[in-house]
Formats: sequence, C-alpha cells, structure tokens
Amino acid sequence: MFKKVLIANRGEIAIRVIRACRELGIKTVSVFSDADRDSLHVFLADEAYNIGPAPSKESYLNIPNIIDVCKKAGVDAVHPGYGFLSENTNFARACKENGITFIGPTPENIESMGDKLSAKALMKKAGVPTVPGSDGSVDTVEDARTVVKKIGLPVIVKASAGGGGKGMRVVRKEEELESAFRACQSEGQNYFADKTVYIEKFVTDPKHIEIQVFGDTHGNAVHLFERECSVQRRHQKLIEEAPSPSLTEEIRMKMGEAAVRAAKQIKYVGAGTIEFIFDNSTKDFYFMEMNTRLQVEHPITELTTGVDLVKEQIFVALGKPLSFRQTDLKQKGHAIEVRICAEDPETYKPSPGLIRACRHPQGPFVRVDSYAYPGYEVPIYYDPMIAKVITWGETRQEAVDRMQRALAEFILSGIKSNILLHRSILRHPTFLEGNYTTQFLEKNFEVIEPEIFKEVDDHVFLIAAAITAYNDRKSKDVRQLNVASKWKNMGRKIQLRM
Ligand code: MV4
Repeated sequence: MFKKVLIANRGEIAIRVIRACRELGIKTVSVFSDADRDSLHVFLADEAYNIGPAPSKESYLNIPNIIDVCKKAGVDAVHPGYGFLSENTNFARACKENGITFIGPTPENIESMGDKLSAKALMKKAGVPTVPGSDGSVDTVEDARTVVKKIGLPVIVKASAGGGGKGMRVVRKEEELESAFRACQSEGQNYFADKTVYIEKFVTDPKHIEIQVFGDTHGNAVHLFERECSVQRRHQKLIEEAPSPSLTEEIRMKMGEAAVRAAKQIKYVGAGTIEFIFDNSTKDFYFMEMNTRLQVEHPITELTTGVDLVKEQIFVALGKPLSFRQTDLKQKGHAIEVRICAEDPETYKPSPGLIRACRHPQGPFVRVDSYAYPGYEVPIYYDPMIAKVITWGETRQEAVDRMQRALAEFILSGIKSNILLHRSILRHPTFLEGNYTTQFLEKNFEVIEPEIFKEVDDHVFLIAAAITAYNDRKSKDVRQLNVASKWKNMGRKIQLRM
C-alpha cells in the first residue's frame, strides 16, 4: 500500500481523493496556489505545500514545481484528479521518470486517446461503432468538398487534437464549409499546435451517453454501466444521471461491451470513460471520445454500483487485479448529480466572492462533494464549480424528488449560484420525460423566467435570510445589512419581521 500520496489538484476532487486515501490509511499531501491558501483541501490533507502564484499555468499546471514537492514530501504516488494535468502525457512521464507512481492510465493510453483521429481508428479496429466520415485527415478544402459530396450535409469538422467541443464546427450549408474548415485548422494550430482536421456526418440533436470503464495491469477490463450527461451548455455539463432514461437493457449491454472492447484494444489501465453520441430516434450510438481520467460525474456511478472508483484507482496503480469481474457488477436504483457553480444563473458568468451563509443539504440518500464553507472567498482563477449534490433513489422520480428537497435546503449567500436553475430544470416536463438531448438547455433555458422563484418553500428562504442578516449584523460590512433587498433580487417578495 502507498504510504503517502500527493493530490495534484484542488477543490472538491482533491477532497474526494483525500477521503479515499484517509480510509486506506494513506498520508496525503495537498498542493495549493497563492489564491488557495484558505481552500479546504489544504486543511484536510496531512501536509500542504505552496506551488506558485494563482494562475493555473504557474501552479496547478507547473510540472517542475509539483515534481519538486513530490520529492520534498517523499511521496510514493500522485493522483491528478480531473482537468489540470490529469491527461497530460508529459506529467505522467515525469512522474514515472522520478519513480513516482501516476495513479491513472499509462502515458501511451493518454497519448493514443488524445489524438481524436488515431483514437477513432483504434475504435474502428475494436469494432466500436464510429460516425461515417472522412477516411483519416482532410488536408485541403477540395478534399473536404469531396467528403461532403460523399456523406451529405450536415457534417461536423473536428480538429484531431481538439476535444470537449474545442476546434469543432457544424456545417449545414455548402457555402459554410470553407470557413469552418479553415477555422478548425487554425484553432487546432493555435490551441494544440496541430492543424489536422477530419470530417464526420453530423448526428443532429444527439444525447451524450458515456460508459465508465476500468482496466488493470493484468489485461482485465470491465464496464460500470452508463451515465447520461446531455444537460450541458456550451460543452459544460450541468446535470448527469445514471442509468440513462433512454437506454433499454439491450442497448446498455451493447454499449457496455463496445466500451470494454475499446479499453482492451489499447490495454487501458485505470478509470476511463468512453463517450458516445446516441441518436434517440434510431437508437444508434457512435464513439465520440475517450476520457483517460476520472470524471467529475463519477459519484453517480459509485452510488448505483456501490464501487469506490478512487480506491479502485489506487489498487490498480499498486498493480492489483481489478476487485471485481463483470458479472459482479450490477446497477441498482437511480442517481442524479447537479453541479453547483458560483455563477450568475441568468448570464452564466462566473460570480466569485465571499461566501457568507453556507449550509449544505444533508439527510437520507444525499451526498455532497463540496469545498465551500462560510467565509471562504471563491477565487476567480479556476472553474466556477464549488459543489456537487448527488442523490440516490429506488426510482428516477425518487432521485429527482430527493434532489429537489436537497436543493431547497441548500443555503448559499454572498455569491450567486445556479441552484435555482437546477430546480427549474429538474421540474421541466422534457427533463422529467427523460427524452431530453444535448440541445435541451440552450433551447429551453437561455434566460431565467421570474416564475421559477414561485414555488420555492418560503420558510427556507426566511431561515436563510435570517441567518444572512444575523451574520451580516455580526460582520463589519454594513453594506449587506439590507438582506431583504438581496432576497428580493432573487425574485422573492419577503417582508422580514426583524
Ligand atoms: C458530434 C456530434 C454530432 N455528430 N459528432 C461535442 C464535443 C465532443 N465530445 C464531440 N461532440 C459532438 N460530436 C458528430 N459526428 C455532437 C457532439 C456534441 C455537441 C455538438 C455540438 C454542440 C453541443 C454538443 C454537445 C454534445 C455533443
């Protein structure tokens, strides 16, 4: 077993990894930037080291500084979390060269899936359904026109080094092709130093359904079923659920088997996710990308399978075989996750600042992975997600009901958040029917209608307003005293009897 692990990340995922390590008796080392001195992951680790100034490039993406701390602290392994260096081949290699175990896939796994074109070729070889399109890269506009003639419009042009929506353009008319082609080439060149692009038939209005896979160093690979992540805006996921309300047992099995073939094809090690687009009308699914990391939404898989994915990552990194066979894995019940972001629900703009009142939901079948606390200053430098609320139910409806109850309890003031947006989405008929797609949010929630504030329980707001007023009275800053006006801003007509 590892004696000491460094978590090369921050926020809720750093705390999540610290918790798994603590349960296994592993000492933990946190790293923090100048902006994160007071961040929760610093307090919860056994040791904490500063790795540089606030900007990610100078701290959480600074490989030499992180390797230095690994040596200084004498750690056995590093967990990269998600984002930052979690899919950085150079970091995985740097760990290996310094005798530090990288808790994740091999550098070769990361490299082969980072290039979307080579990933697609490997998937085809593994018998994973891929979208019809160009046979390899498209290097000239003329070649692009030839491909479009063959497969027909609409098409999507993609930068091979892109991913997660970067370096992509949908083309619905012939005359848009050249500019889209050149835009993807230059984005590929500017952001990823690789202008290679390819073209695919555009599957209109798809669902985003992904399969959790796990491989070990003994050639085993399994899947842990699907997660539906179609509630997203500009490729930022907001709500995820498992299982997907749109999959039949048969499709679930086919998708899972395809994902396991993909993992075995590349001798995948660790936790990974195969992303598919799913055409809910034809019931066809196609490989989109493979994420060679643990994902934000991993808790809904943990709650419906009973597997601790972070502990399993640690066991596999130690060279142990997988703790389960495919036949041991079952999906039970339904889980939903909402991402709570410090952002203005109307403009989706980040809303950093001082958290005044913060009371997380609790109670039966509610999990909260959060780094928010009263008095914490949410920094402007990083992703605005500050918490995830996850609920489990015997049925999807029960999971939704529990989530609505949990969000009604969530008290968060001093910063703006998207809590009310989530409550509105979870009440929307299209979401409740389950046949929503990746276009759902942008079609239905561009602006916040005032009526969504109507049904939220008054007493919760009164308690919250009273707590905020009490805290404000205690704090020096008198500006915030008029709490009623703040809650009015939230569209609430509350007459406070102070
Ligand atoms: C597609 C697609 C439809 N057809 N490819 C989005 C990011 C990256 N994971 C690949 N993505 C897509 N690839 C084909 N051939 C739809 C998506 C997609 C999407 C596209 C545009 C706007 C929002 C989207 C959300 C999820 C997936």
